[in-house]
Amino acid sequence: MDLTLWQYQFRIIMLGDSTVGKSSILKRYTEDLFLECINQTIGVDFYVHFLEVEPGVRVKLQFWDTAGQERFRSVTRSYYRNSVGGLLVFDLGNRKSFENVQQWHAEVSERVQPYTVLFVLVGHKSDRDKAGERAVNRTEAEKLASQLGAPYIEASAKTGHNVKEAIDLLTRRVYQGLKSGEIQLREGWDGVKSSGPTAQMSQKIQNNETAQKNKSCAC
Ligand SMILES: Nc1nc2c(ncn2[C@@H]2O[C@H](COP(=O)(O)OP(=O)(O)OP(=O)(O)O)[C@@H](O)[C@H]2O)c(=O)[nH]1
Ligand SMILES: [Mg+2]
Repeated sequence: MDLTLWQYQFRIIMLGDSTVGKSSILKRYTEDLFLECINQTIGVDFYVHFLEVEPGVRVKLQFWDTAGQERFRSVTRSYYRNSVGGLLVFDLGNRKSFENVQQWHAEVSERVQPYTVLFVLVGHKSDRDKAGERAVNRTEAEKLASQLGAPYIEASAKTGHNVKEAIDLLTRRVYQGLKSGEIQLREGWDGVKSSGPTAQMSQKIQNNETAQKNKSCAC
């Protein structure tokens, strides 16, 4: 099988303060690497990964890894509009980065109108918990996530803990949104692209759903 073939392309944007570990998450996810000394992002970087969301449905994930530093904000803002998924990242050992999550969320949600971005909130650097460096507890992070209508997960690019799970969660959330109609393919919007005619792909999703239902049917 040609591994570059895909049925859908999702554009995912990485959001959060500088040094929370956005680039490290993507490095771990795409190359299974962790660097103690990693260059801070200048403007926006670009990563690609393929994921099978269900048998026969391959998604090309296109990641926009934005710089958290304020001085790049005018560049990074221009990427919000064509995103369908957002990984909102804060550092579990850095309270300020948690307090700023709401601002990141509001800024993106406002700019993406009339389209929709679905989010996952990531409490990152969970390895710091062991070192007694936790500054945000799970209950308050879950509360914020529920206010934002997003699932919450704790992860570490350093150990690899939950990195794949966080991105899988976001991808599946977008895919479910596409199935339910919450997300729609639109002319002139690059958040989601389909490699085939829209109607044909919708049919494929429906066929897959029917096949799955039939599989789980007890009768
Ligand atoms: N302990 C720990 N350190 C991490 C983890 N992930 C990243 N780091 C460190 O955090 C620092 C910043 O990581 P980056 O990935 O560059 O952060 P960023 O969010 O991309 O920062 P900007 O590009 O400036 O927005 C680096 O020194 C990383 O080694 C982690 O899971 N645990
Ligand atoms: Mg970075």
